[in-house]
Amino acid sequence: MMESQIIRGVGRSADVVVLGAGPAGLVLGNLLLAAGVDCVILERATRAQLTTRARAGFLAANTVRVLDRHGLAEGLHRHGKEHAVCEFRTEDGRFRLDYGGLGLGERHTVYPQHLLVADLLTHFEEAGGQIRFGAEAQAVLDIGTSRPRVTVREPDGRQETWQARYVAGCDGRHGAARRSLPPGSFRHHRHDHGVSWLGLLAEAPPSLDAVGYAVHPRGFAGHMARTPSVTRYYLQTERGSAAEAWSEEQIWAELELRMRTAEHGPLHRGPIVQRAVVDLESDVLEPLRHGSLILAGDAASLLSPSAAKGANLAVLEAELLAEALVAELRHGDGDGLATYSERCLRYIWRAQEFSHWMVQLLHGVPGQEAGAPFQDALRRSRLDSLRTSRSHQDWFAEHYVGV
Ligand code: RFL
Repeated sequence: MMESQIIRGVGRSADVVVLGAGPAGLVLGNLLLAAGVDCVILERATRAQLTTRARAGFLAANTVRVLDRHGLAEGLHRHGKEHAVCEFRTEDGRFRLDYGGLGLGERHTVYPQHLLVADLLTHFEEAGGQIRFGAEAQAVLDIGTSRPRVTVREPDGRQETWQARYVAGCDGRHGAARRSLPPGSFRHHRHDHGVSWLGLLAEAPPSLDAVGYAVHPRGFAGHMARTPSVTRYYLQTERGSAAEAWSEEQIWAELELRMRTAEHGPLHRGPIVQRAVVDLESDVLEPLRHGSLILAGDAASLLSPSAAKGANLAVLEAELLAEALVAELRHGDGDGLATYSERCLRYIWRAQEFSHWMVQLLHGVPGQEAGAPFQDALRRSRLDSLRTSRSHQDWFAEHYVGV
């Protein structure tokens, strides 16, 4: 405690400097604050950008349990919707899995990520938490010591330095935490799935009461409810193609074709209010702790959006990291920090494995590539097994909802 009091005296300092106010940084910040740990969150974006950035929507049962445990789930219980059915549409017909009645019997809660982020931010600020918007971390220095520093560009362009005892790198894949790791001190496992999706947000009610996965010779199409008036769609697209290459009419026509609406019923059309091309890539940085700099969320591991795991892992890791930091800073018990990386990596690799399996389940391989017919036959067989085998369905349900 002596040390932290000394640091507190020098102005720009906190026991824990958290980089990034996404789900990882905000859950961590809330839990540290509740435990009486001195912390600050530095966030590059403005408040408005942060609370309107539409991304994830499917929260795992474990994520809800974590948020419940810490009194952070009021908004999602009030406005979120439970979800437990997915539907596959393929060249061999259509089938539905009521995954809420399979596996461990768990369900998703559909609650848009930006609303969750807004709730977490409100909670943090109302509890007296300190957050600085428009503050972009440039580098984390001295991570091999107990006095790491973060250089920051403030909204007015000034350079500022924050001193800490620990820095939590929750600033995503392109943040300063990753850039600050000494070369050679970590393994960077990377995988490019070779597939790209055009991610779309439509101001239109959901068209199905299920998550829709359509596998079509022209490519994958996906349907995911967000709110009663907003739906996310995905269209597999050529690598390198621009999001603007498609007109709205082309988008709806392609979605209807791939989702086989002539057989299975129409889609509710509406204006496309957001679009972005996402290359399906995955990576893991190992280990997650480097002295006094510790990674969580997308900064630690990027997951392809095929199985909607990223935000859920971010929340899980944030809780583990908060417990470890509280034990160390309040009680001098460093065991949690010592094992943090190893414990997280077990969850990360399981999520990576399932996300990778989903990519293979949902994408045909272009016919002209060598070996493609073989791969395509495997994909059809995988879907057939999922349609007919109860034990395969139980396995799917457990991993689909779980983290
Ligand atoms: P975030 O949410 O990216 O937050 C990082 C924050 O750090 C800030 N930042 C910096 N701040 C200060 N200094 C710097 N140098 C900084 N650099 C960056 C950023 O402004 C930002 O606010 O990371 P976090 O907290 O680790 O959370 C990860 C999740 O956001 C991510 O994994 C999910 O959105 C992934 N994902 C999904 N996950 C799910 O669990 N379920 C889903 O249904 C789901 N759907 C999706 C998704 C991701 C998508 N995209 C973006 C590819 C759908 C899509 C389209």
